[in-house]
Amino acid sequence: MQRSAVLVKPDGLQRGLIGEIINRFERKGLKLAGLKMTKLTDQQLDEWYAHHKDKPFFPKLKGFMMQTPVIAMVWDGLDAIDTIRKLVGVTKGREAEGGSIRGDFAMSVSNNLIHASDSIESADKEINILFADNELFDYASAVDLLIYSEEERGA
Ligand code: IDP
Ligand code: MG
Repeated sequence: MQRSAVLVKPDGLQRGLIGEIINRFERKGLKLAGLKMTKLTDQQLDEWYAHHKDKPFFPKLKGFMMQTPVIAMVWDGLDAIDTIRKLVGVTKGREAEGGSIRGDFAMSVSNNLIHASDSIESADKEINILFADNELFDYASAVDLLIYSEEERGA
């Protein structure tokens, strides 16, 4: 099983899409391991988006991400990182495939509603930035018996 960090960004919160986004993850069969509302700090965003720090859009991106609190989540599942990236869609909303979150609800390359980890390394980093160990939960899910095969449950 893998863990992925997900944020509902300020535009998702303002547009009332928190429930819609969580609903898609739940329906898919992903398991919620942690959830909080938090206001990202300048320092957290420098770390979170370190690989974008030289991009021209970096200062605006930080400002956008600090406009309101965000909803931070950790979701568990088999190959959760790639699976969630597919549910989210490509960065530019107007190019994202219909059926994906950005494809269904976003038009912008910057105001694209949601963040999702893109690798195991970034998931580890992002989870550490936002969650303490005692804020993450590992619990038996009754529906995992239906969602995965026996072999997959052992993976
Ligand atoms: P991702 O969120 O799909 O992984 P990244 O390329 O990692 O996309 O970029 C991080 C975030 O920075 C994007 O989600 C978006 O909010 C913003 N961003 C990316 N590219 C641009 C751009 O060309 N102009 C403005 N903002 C951008
Ligand atoms: Mg990214």
